[in-house]
Amino acid sequence: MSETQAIELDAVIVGAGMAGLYMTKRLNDRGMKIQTIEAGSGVGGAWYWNRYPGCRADLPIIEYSYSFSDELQQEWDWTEVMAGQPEIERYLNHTADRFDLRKDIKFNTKVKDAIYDEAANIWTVTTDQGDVYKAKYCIMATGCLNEPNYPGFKNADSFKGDIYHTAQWPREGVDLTGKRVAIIGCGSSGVQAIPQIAKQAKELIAFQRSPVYTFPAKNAPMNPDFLAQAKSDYAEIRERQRDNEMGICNYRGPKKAKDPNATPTPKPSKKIMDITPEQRKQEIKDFGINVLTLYVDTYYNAEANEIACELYREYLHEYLGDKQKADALSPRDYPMHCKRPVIDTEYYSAFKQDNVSIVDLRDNPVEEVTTTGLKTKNGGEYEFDVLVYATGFDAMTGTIKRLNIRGRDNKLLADQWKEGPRMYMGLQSVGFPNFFTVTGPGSPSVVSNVLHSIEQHVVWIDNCIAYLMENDIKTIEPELAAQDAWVEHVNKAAEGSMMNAPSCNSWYLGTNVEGKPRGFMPYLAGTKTYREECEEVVAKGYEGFKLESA
Ligand code: N01
Repeated sequence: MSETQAIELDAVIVGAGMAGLYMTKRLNDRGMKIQTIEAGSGVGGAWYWNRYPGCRADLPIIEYSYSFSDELQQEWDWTEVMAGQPEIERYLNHTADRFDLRKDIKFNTKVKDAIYDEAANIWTVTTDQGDVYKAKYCIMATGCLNEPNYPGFKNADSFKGDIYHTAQWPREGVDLTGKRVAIIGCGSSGVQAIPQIAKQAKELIAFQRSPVYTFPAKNAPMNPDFLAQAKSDYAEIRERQRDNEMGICNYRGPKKAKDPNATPTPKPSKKIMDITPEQRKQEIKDFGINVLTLYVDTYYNAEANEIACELYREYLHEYLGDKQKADALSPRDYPMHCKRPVIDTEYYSAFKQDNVSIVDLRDNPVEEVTTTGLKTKNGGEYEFDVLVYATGFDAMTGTIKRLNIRGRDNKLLADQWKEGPRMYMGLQSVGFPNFFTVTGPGSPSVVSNVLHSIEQHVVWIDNCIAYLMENDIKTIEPELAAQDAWVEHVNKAAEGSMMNAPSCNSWYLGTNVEGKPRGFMPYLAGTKTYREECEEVVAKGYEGFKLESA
């Protein structure tokens, strides 16, 4: 394609998921000439690609929804407390239509390169469809969980049956009725998919390397009175979310006036170490197994954490009443709260079904894939018709590192991030002027209500671009010292957390992908703290950023 065919724009946005849609709206409202590029055939990002059976939100949807438009909040009627993927996808389609965003989105198109021309101060973005866009700003709204992770099993391609990945589930769905299905992986995706697949499949074998600590989701049909109340309380709900370090306020409906004669409702203890073994068991009985997530000391005290782990394993053995399955499903050798919390619906009850079995891969990994199934190291041979990878993502950096993104001096971003991502405030990297990432590594992103974090970042980036335009500023990029200090600050914030414990492995740390350097990628100080830090940076004239006047 010749240079003359390039389309000149103010900004290119990559991705039309939750972040890309809102970014598109903000820049559109500013009257900027933009193009949003989306690989899928529809909007939704993670909620477009992850359509495996059972996929749903793990937060109450009242809080995991856009806050930027009260009209949108008022007109959308959620049908479940924790909405499922089809409903969230419908909501995001409605959002795209309501704000007329589709006209700016090019679907079925993948970005290949984003290359900065220093002399012209222009990003040239090219796609697999042959498009060439030239824009002053380039914004990655590619999400944190986008690049599927496939384990590199020996002879992986030899399997003659059907192969699926939960993160690339076919749009038309998959009929697993009467099939022998194998699923590998039991993170959030596997845990949600297993009970649903178990209902259809003739036989389901779950191959698990790291069983998870999972807690029952409190999903239910949405009560219309509760929804009506939430709609009238939205201003307060959003305010309380902003005031919380996770971007979550645990809205429970109207606060009841206190009845002085009412018997006080019992509350679980704050610390597991403060109560006796008998009291711990009693609290599990009274409040359910989820109570283990409420003891604050289990998040930073290894001894407290191990007590909780042991209680969890006991509970699981008691619930399943099947030692082989309970042993295989019991997490051990790593602390509770190390991985992203997993929330389930009927996960363990699925293993009570006769058609569901479990293979513990911890001491017995997959040896190779065969034409009809797979073999494990100890000589186990399994045959099935369908193989489902629920093996997660090359999270947070995978998509960005795969692209040919070149900044000053033609430097490749992937090279700069070889030893781990380096960003200032999770927004920008040194040497990549006017190039922004929504919820990039080094921001709270995935350790918060991610939509809350997305909105905060989109507003920050939009305001920043407005500031640059109003003040005739040519470029913004971080100073190296500020970026180094921020990376250090992010590392410090993760110190002492169970998520960063030496025995912990997770996609937060990058250890789920072979060869990826270990390092805690999100910023753990919390969304409120982070937002205040972002505001302070702006108040101090974009402290830590280099601004170059035109
Ligand atoms: O991915 P994961 P996920 N051999 O990385 C296993 C979000 N999400 O797609 O732990 C055998 O958590 C791996 O084992 P191990 C949410 O943020 C949200 O499930 O590496 N097994 C693990 O069991 C979540 O945290 C929802 O030892 C292998 C599994 O595959 C994030 O997405 C729903 C293996 C991967 O688990 C990722 O979840 C779904 C190998 N070689 C997802 N390689 C909601 O509820 C990997 N595994 C909103």
